[in-house]
Amino acid sequence: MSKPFVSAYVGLGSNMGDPSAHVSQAIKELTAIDNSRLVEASCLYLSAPMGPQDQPDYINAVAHLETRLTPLELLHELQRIEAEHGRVRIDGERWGPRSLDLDLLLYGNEIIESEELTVPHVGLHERNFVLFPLFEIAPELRLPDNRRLLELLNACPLEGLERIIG
Ligand code: ROI
Repeated sequence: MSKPFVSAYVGLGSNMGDPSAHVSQAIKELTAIDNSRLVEASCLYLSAPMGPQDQPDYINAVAHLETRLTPLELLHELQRIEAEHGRVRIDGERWGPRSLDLDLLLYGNEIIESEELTVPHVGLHERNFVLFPLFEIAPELRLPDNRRLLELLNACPLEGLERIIG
């Protein structure tokens, strides 16, 4: 019998080159991941940078996949797509501009804390550019600790975030 599909949510972000094009293209590339299917992607959101302010605004979105890959297999697929968009991970670089960032936000109800991967993603709970697009496509979602997404969202200011209708 084949493995069941697990719901996974992926955060997308870009603030270099043509950020909307990077994010839209990456959403298309998510549809081509083996043993997975794209269920839905949010709108694109324009978002003020979190962290150092001397960098361009970001385009952010969230995608819902169903996958038979393990969390690490999926992570490696996401890293491959990042690399294809020219993302170079520089040792020690933190919170700088990026051509494409793909974060595995949630993988079913799993809590994973390994050297390579932390799920739920560390920033998920407080980042409006993650919570609002996630809410758009999964309003009933609960986190592995059983908290409602809506509860986190209510505690999170919308400031600096703008939905792009397109
Ligand atoms: N800020 C915004 N608005 N969007 C991001 O995707 C994003 N990604 C990052 C940091 C540098 C933390 N800031 C961000 O990695």
